[in-house]
Amino acid sequence: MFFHDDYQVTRHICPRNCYDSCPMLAYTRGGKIEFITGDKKAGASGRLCNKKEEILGTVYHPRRLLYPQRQLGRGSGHWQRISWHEAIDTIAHKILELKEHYHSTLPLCLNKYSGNFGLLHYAAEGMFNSLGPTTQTTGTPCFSSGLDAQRLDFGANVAADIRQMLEAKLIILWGINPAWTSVHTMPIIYAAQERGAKVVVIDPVYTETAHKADYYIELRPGGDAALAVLLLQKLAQDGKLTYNPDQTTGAAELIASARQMPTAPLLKDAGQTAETVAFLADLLAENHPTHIWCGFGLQRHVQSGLTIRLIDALSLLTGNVGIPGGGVNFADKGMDIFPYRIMQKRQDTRFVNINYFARSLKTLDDPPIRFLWVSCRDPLRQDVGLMELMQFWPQLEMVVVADKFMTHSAQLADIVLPVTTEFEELDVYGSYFRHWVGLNEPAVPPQGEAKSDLEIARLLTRRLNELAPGTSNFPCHHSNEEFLTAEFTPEVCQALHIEKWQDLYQGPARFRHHPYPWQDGRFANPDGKFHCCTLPADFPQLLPTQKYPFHFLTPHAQDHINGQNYHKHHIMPEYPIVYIHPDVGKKLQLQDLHPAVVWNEQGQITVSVKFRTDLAPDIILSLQGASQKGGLNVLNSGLPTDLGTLTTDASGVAFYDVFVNIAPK
Ligand SMILES: Nc1nc2c(c(=O)[nH]1)N[C@H]1C(S)=C(S)[C@@H](COP(=O)(O)OP(=O)(O)OC[C@H]3O[C@@H](n4cnc5c(=O)[nH]c(N)nc54)[C@H](O)[C@@H]3O)O[C@H]1N2
Ligand SMILES: Nc1nc2c(c(=O)[nH]1)N[C@H]1C(S)=C(S)[C@@H](COP(=O)(O)OP(=O)(O)OC[C@H]3O[C@@H](n4cnc5c(=O)[nH]c(N)nc54)[C@H](O)[C@@H]3O)O[C@H]1N2
Ligand SMILES: [Mo]
Repeated sequence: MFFHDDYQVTRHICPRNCYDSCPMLAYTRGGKIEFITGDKKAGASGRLCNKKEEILGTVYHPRRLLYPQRQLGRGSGHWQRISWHEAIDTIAHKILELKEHYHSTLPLCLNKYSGNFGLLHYAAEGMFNSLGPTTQTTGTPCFSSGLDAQRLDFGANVAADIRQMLEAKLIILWGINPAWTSVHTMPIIYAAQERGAKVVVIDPVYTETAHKADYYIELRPGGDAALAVLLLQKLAQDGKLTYNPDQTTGAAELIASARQMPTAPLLKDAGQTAETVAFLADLLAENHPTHIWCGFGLQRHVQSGLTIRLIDALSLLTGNVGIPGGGVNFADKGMDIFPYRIMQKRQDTRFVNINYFARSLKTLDDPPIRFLWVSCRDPLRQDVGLMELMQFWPQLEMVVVADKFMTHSAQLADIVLPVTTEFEELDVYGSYFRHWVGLNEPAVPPQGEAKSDLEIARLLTRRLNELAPGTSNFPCHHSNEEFLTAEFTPEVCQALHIEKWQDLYQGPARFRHHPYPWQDGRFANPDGKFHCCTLPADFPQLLPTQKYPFHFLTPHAQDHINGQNYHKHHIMPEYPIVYIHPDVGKKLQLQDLHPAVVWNEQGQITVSVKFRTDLAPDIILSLQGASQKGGLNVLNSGLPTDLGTLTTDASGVAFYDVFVNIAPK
């Protein structure tokens, strides 16, 4: 904290599960935060994105949850304000009752994910683990198969500093829309363009990022593996692939099997002409270094692990790995340096894949799940298998949701608990893409009766132990500062080049100190080599059918993060907007801005149609989390991705391998 004029200025990191994880400064006067700005530390631009208003707006939002409530009749909408004591006491009694009835703590289930990844927020897991073996979610909807792909190839998940793009001659943005989802990377991309770099966007949708690029490759959804093989074929034919056998395994075999694949079906799968492939291959061959950024959108398809492995190989075989400005950026697991002691991890937790939550709840019966605690998450809006989840819901004897707003899941909870924002609590945040770790210090006291997830864990622990001594061993007597001290082991401090976590009061610290990985040609695999993938004879590309002729893509929206958008509800359409090409729409008698029904074998949803001339005829596009009612995932059966279990213990989910039909309502 420091002072500027008559403002108290505090440091924060935006905790919204965004690539950028921006450092922020909050300016407080007279006990109220008046404005926030970006902080120029941590290589950031000093600006914030267009979500800035709602980031601060959350704190003082009229619809923010400010005290615990109980719902009289689940889904009745009849909420009653209760005290924290009553809320925690009711929850504690239920936990003890279930424990006694089932002689087990496994019926207690925690579902936590994207709302806040702060270190101290893992207190929710810590509190659950302190009770005994419980059921918890594992895996991630964001990036599992890509993580596995890079782990298998390079041996670890390390991203280059984004400023490395300034050194690149060619930048390929492959299945990523940073103009929306990583806004603060765009100025670096523009600066690279000014220095002469060419930018290529590969995406089935003509995105805002594509609009800023030099070349746009309109790809068939899921056609990326085919495109990567086509590029390998062409570059091999032209004699443009090289590798060092001392640093690589499987390269000769991969090149040989790529060359053997028949070209025509690959072109069809990728939706490309031979000319486009040749053009892109020439760009790759002629421009060193080439920087490829693979987005998470690219790996929301069934064969996405293979796809990213092929792209990794393409980068290596064109000599772009381990050089300034080159390589394939995807994600960085640098935050794994922390021990996460606060979680009190145990061996006997019953984990269920977060992507198959509904399905798992249904199948677990020994003992069944009867109590659900939802934190940093809105499964009834964001999950696949929504219908299955709704069907299972009545079997839950108690649902507790800790959130800032009355989310879809909260509306069907028994008790909601109000949580603090990043301006009201102490915590430490890192990034899954950038190299920085920073501090959130409280700027103002908690609004209303809101409490942090850690404070809630403390309250519940105390009450449980009052009612039944020894129920929980969560160290609730530790202060927030003591919990942080336990995370910053000597190894962590050394990695961050700091002495103690309190040094972060001066600004964020880096967990990587070299701007790009693999510069010495040694990889993190046990044999020190890069591992090229094996190419299967065929890959299972999923295509629209006569019955469901549209690929349903539901990527991330510009002006909010996932379901963290309740501040926007008043200006959001009631039903999801689906974009479709006007020629196709008119053929189906759809009208612009009119209601329609979208359906497949999973279910159906009401939508509002919007014509968009730049869309492929077989794509329907809708942005996730961009309507009040939501429900996009009603249509999603949740096909698993090919990889994910190695790094995240659970496969990813093919959010974008969904096929639908549409008709006027
Ligand atoms: N503004 C904003 N920023 C966000 C988020 C948000 O909701 N809003 N969410 C955050 C989170 S949780 C995440 S996981 C990230 C996700 O951010 P991104 O990595 O950008 O991922 P997506 O938005 O899922 O998809 C990116 C692009 O992939 C394209 N795509 C879809 N299928 C394919 C395909 O088969 N091949 C190719 N080449 N492209 C394809 C989509 O059309 C889309 O333009 O963003 C984070 N940042
Ligand atoms: N169709 C479709 N569905 C998708 C995706 C897609 O691309 N298409 N993307 C998927 C992806 S990548 C993701 S990450 C998920 C995201 O979906 P979820 O995991 O549900 O996460 P969010 O919507 O980011 O945030 C959930 C809630 O956390 C709350 N929250 C914020 N801070 C805190 C806090 O400190 N404590 C507590 N207790 N709560 C807090 C927010 O208010 C919000 O309501 O959605 C997935 N669903
Ligand atoms: Mo995500």
